Amino acid sequence: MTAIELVRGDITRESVDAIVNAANSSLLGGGGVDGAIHRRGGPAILEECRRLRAAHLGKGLPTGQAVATTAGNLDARWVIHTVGPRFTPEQDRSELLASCYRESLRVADELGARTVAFPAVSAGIYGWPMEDAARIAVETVLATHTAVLEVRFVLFDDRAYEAFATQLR
Ligand code: AR6
Repeated sequence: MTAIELVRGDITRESVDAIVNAANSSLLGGGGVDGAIHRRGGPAILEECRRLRAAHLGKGLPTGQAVATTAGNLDARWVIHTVGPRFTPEQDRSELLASCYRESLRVADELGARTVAFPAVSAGIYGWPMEDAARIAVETVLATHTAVLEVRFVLFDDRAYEAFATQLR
């Protein structure tokens, strides 16, 4: 049974086995939570991302998939990078967002991670409406078979926290 916890705060301050990063396909950094993870985690994360790009991820990490690297100086063993879809009203990309949570948990299982922290993937720069992002995140984690014992959603502000809390009620 996977327990779901909600925390309001900065995901780079969490102590867990794996911290999930809302990355982009390049894996070479960006703003938002991605920028914060690379800043606090230090250069070892980017070095490993560059190695992945030079090896089997030459074209980058496709949307909806996940890959792990070291967590550098973060208080975690791994960072699991996933690429959320950009929100657009013209097309339903919900399945790709659900895939981010499923694939991150699959990678976590491969690693043997028991505690995993997630941000609200796609709900920042990629524009996904927070309430819907929270619904997809919670529903997908609840529906995924995993050996992860604790999924911790780490929400940056009150609005995000409330959106996730509403889904769990
Ligand atoms: N801890 C927890 N949550 C955070 C933190 C933090 N330190 N910083 C931001 N958030 P975003 P996306 C929240 O934009 O929408 C990057 O440039 C933020 O308030 O980080 O998937 C990547 O390289 C929001 O609720 O990710 C991509 O190009 C949530 O995390 C692009 O942004 C996700 O916001 C990905 O956009």
